[in-house]
Amino acid sequence: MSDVNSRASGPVRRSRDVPLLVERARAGDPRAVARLITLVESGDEVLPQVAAALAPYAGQAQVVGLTGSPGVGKSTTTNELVRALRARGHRVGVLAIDPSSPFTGGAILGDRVRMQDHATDPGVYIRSMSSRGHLGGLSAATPQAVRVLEGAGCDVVLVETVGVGQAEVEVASLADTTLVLLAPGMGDAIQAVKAGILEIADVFVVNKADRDGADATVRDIQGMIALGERGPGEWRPQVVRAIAARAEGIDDIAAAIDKHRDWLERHGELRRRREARAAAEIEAIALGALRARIGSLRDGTQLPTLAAKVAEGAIDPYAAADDLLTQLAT
Ligand SMILES: Nc1nc2c(ncn2[C@@H]2O[C@H](COP(=O)(O)OP(=O)(O)OP(=O)(O)O)[C@@H](O)[C@H]2O)c(=O)[nH]1
Ligand SMILES: [Mg+2]
Repeated sequence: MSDVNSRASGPVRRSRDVPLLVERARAGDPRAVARLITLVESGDEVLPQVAAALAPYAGQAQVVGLTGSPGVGKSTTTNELVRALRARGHRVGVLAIDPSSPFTGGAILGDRVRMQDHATDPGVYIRSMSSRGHLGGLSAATPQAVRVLEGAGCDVVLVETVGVGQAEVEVASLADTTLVLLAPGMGDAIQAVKAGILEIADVFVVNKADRDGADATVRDIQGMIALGERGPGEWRPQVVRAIAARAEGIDDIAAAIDKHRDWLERHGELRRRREARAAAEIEAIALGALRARIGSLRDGTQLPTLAAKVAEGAIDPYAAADDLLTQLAT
């Protein structure tokens, strides 16, 4: 996606002219894409406009989530998957989500280094994002960022999240296909069950298969899959071995993603997942808005007035909360 022309090339970096930014992102201007993601990430007040402008492009990209413990090889695998997808002629977007970092607007150093291979490829957008300050948190920001990449013509969007907590599990579950990476000897298989990751994994990748214990890890995870109850026609998670650092097993991962994609389409599951994703998104946005309004009530006179009444015993706190909710709705 090469630069189109130089119109407003400087101001694009700071622009809040949503129609212009979307037009330029559609034309493949990476600065416009970066700017739109920054607006999304920071929860800018033009965000609803961005969402409205991007709505027509929803659902055009295949979204693949990669999650797993820190250091398991997500970025290395992503880097190799990008290479494989590019070889097929796909345009690829990569979002590396850092749920904790206050860092915004650029690339996490490690990811930048490991995905360096694609830095000059105009068919690849790589972007790290943090969710700090975003009203709806990660679950609201990530789908919007995916939409920016869809709008920019990406056929596939890879979303890397560190799988350590519920928020990351939620984000991973926003993908069409979720890859859970494990490594030998990290007790990962057991951790995966604890973290609820087993339920969200469509494909398990046992990475670092060059290390001792890979066979045991594959066995553990297959054992756990076998224990899971599955109806007829239900997807059975695939287990793939890889040595991402040597680009081994990448074709197998890509094949497993393809297979899952076929299954999704054949069973109407793609639509169901995307509707579930939209529902989560709406909920996150609505809750964020609600929280903001409650915050403004706290700063205004309504909440203090109610609090005074509750404190002096004039009304009970449930009645006061009802009153507050009524005020929120108006
Ligand atoms: N031995 C071995 N090392 C690997 C393999 N894949 C990745 N690594 C190494 O593992 C380290 C971490 O890899 P990353 O790809 O950054 O892992 P990550 O999961 O993205 O890490 P975070 O984003 O920090 O959670 C790097 O030093 C890689 O070179 C592999 O298959 N075998
Ligand atoms: Mg990484």
